[in-house]
Amino acid sequence: ATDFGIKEALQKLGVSDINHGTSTGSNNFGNGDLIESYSPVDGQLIAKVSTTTREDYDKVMDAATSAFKTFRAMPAPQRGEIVRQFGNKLRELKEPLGKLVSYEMGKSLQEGYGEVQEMIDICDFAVGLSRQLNGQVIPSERPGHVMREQWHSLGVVGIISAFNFPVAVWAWNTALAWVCGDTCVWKGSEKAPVCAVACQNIIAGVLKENNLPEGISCIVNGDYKVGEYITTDTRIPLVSATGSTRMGRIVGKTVAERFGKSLLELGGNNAIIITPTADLKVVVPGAVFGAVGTCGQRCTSTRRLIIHESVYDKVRDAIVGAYKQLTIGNPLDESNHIGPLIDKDAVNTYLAAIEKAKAEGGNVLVEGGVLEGEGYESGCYVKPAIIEAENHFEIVQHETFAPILYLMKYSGDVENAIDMQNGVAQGLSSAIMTNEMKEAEKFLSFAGSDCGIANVNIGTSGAEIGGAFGGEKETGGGRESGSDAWKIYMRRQTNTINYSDELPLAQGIKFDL
Ligand code: UN1
Repeated sequence: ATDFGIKEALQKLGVSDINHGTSTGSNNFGNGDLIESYSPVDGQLIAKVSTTTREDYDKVMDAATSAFKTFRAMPAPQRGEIVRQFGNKLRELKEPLGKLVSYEMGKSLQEGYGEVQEMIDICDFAVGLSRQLNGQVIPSERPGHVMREQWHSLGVVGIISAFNFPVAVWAWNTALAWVCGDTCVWKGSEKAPVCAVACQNIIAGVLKENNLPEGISCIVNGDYKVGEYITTDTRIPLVSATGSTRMGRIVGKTVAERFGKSLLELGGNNAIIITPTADLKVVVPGAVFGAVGTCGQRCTSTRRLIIHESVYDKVRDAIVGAYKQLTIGNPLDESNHIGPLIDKDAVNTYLAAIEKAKAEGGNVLVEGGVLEGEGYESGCYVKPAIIEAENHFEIVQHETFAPILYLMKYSGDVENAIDMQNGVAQGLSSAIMTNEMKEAEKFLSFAGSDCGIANVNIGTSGAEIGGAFGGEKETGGGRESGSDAWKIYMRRQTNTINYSDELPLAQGIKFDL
């Protein structure tokens, strides 16, 4: 098979055959079993990464805790300078890192580069933010008094991320956490451990060049048990977790039990409403990229199209037509639109979902199935499917991390479509395609979409980093990335200062001695 420059990419990223999946200070190690990472692209072994034992973990926490003391004392703009340097390293290494993401996770090379671009963008955002961690000055009701609000560094932030964005989600969290003065312990996905090693190598280099402790950025590696070390650890005031609703329910509960904060980024069940005035030139690429991009493994992937009955046939035919042009194959080959699913378990889940949809009465418009033969040896390549379904089907109510798109009809007003769009347990991303101003504004109003993300005339996936990213209901309620999402990485302190010679009490209370 053609190498597509993978060996060279791994070399540039400092990845060897066997890698340390644990980091502390200047000393990287990991005494647990080795995880072998196989590429879903060609089934080949990429590298081995050691897992983190409990003893390893405690050493990491010592390093992260002591680094916090140094880091929080550094002026925020100087911390921003570290993030600026990290962003520049990412610019230099965009090609090899993007390739590794594509090879280990299976997303198209374009999307692999896009993911690294998101990292660069959030670094730029964080650098600016490092001079804007502003509190407020609040008028006091008492003479000779002033009130102030300050934002202080929080501590060690635990980050648990998923396989589908194996590098960007970490960066959304760390870039902000670092300018806020926090140190980070990251458990990446055990399905993409090499990506985490590559990221750690990059930041470790930057920290070393600046004579800063590596404890500012730590990785740990392993399954849910290593995640449990983080969620139960009272030394970690904030846990940011991205993944399934099932995982988030456990993480949220465990962290809340010890009064920690959690930032949860969980499942989506994202829909596009297609109204009678929708422009097909926008609808078709928006819906198709949303449904099949990253092989349907984004939390923002389009799962449902809610189409007005008057344009249903036209839209259905256009989408089905577009699916005929999709090419499935090695994602490093830029002529392919779609790469593989992450692993064979994902393939089985995909197949089971199609069967379930059929059993519930779904009508298959574009057949799914697993691809076989040359180029598909890994067994992870599947055909994107389209199924006409009803919103109440059990399978439609669930998020299946695969390229399965459900089509459904609405009649009458846009309110009916909004009811269907909101009629699921998840609340991440949503979109409406319309040229009617009133419909668009209704969709964006309090009575419209109940999701954290609501778009007009673009699809559900591919959010920019400048906005706060996250969703409601079973999506977990967290917001990360842009806007004022940084505030969760800091602790707020309210100060009242008396510069008078008297001590008047608030609320006019008299207390004469
Ligand atoms: C995810 O799938 O976990 O909006 C994140 C998007 C990307 C991020 C997705 N910027 O699709």
